[in-house]
Amino acid sequence: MREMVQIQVGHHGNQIGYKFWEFIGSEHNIDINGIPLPNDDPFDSKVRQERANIYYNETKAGVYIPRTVLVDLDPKFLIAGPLSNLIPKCNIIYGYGGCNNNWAKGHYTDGAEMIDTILEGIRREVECCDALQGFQIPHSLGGGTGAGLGTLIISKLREEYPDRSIISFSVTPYSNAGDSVVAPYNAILALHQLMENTDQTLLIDNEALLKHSYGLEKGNFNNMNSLVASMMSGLTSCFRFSSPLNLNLQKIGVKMIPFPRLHFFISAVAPNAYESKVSHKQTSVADLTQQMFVPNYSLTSCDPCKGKHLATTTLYQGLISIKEIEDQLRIIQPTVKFARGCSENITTALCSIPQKDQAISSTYVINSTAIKCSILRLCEDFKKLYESSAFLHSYIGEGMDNMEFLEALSNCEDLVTEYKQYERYL
Ligand SMILES: Nc1nc2c(ncn2[C@@H]2O[C@H](COP(=O)(O)OP(=O)(O)OP(=O)(O)O)[C@@H](O)[C@H]2O)c(=O)[nH]1
Ligand SMILES: [Mg+2]
Repeated sequence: MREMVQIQVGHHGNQIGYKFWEFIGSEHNIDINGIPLPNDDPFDSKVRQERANIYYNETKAGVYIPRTVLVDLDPKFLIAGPLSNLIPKCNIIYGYGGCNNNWAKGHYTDGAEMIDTILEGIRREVECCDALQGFQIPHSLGGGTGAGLGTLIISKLREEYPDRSIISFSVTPYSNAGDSVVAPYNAILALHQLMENTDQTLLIDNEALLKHSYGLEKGNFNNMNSLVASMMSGLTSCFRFSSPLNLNLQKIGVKMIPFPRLHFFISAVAPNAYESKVSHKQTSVADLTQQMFVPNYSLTSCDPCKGKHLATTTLYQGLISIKEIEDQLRIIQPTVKFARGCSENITTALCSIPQKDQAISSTYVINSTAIKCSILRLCEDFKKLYESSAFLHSYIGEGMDNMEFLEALSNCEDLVTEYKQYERYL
């Protein structure tokens, strides 16, 4: 088995993480207590459970335990969280209070005090794996724990497991979603780390999530988190089930990343949850394919049409024929702006098991130079704060200095420049 370990960090990271288990539990036919649900169809049952061990540890009694370590400095939501009675207690690691939106507290002081316990918890899980594929880390970049401690964990994983994949699902802040005023500091300091230490980062933002969950009770975090979890489950479906069009994280990395620093992806899921709620029309493969390629479905609020595609992976779920997908992709392909040398770089995966609450669905991951717009926006917000030295003292008080802020900003600005360069020359 090519096992994965999920490390959920901070409040938001844990909320998305819980949803992810709910989504994949429904696909593997495992209930919230880890018990396989009855299934009259032996073939379907085999397909669903065959590879469940990629994400679950199966006990002798046949209970499937999510392979996850939950981390938050704030114990409030972890102790009574939905997995607290299922996973081993030693995998629930918390401190005595949050980081108060301070990246430095998570990365250098309060969070750093917990790092040995966290790595021990992760090591225990890794030792039980046959052939570890990698780690996935859902977290938010706007607070102190997910961003600060999250990136500390990622940097330690990089050191200890240099040849395993590290993929992060990183949600960037948006002030209208209630993000704190210092969120741009935390996001840029975190991005600086992600650039060096992850293999792939799915950059999602609360602005896009808020837009897509509009109509499904605006600003309801539950709906926003479901969107992220459906993307995570769609992306991982390509190796959680065996199918004629299989992928794994390494293969996705090889196909999607022409230059190592350019590993920040835009993603989208179709059908749109709101539209499918109000319309009773059955979704077709043509709908899915068209929806994936238009900007209003992206979970990152930048328009992929404003850049060039370096690579694309489309993952379909449900009873769909490969031919139907190929036909639809052939229609859409000429409308997509690929960088020179990367033309027609579309990789496709198909999994016959449908996603939770959908008959057919698709997930779309693009490496597009358009991501520069999101990173640039964070840089601009950072500069506005930094120019007046606002709130710097709380970071300096935790031992940081100005140089680290400037280095992080300059690294992120360099990344924007690199995206622009490749856009021009490729
Ligand atoms: N989409 C979404 N955003 C959330 C959720 N919870 C928090 N956020 C946003 O993410 C930002 C970071 O918050 P948290 O995840 O609570 O922060 P943390 O990582 O726990 O860090 P500290 O609380 O500062 O220690 C917040 O400003 C919120 O806007 C959630 O469940 N869903
Ligand atoms: Mg918190």
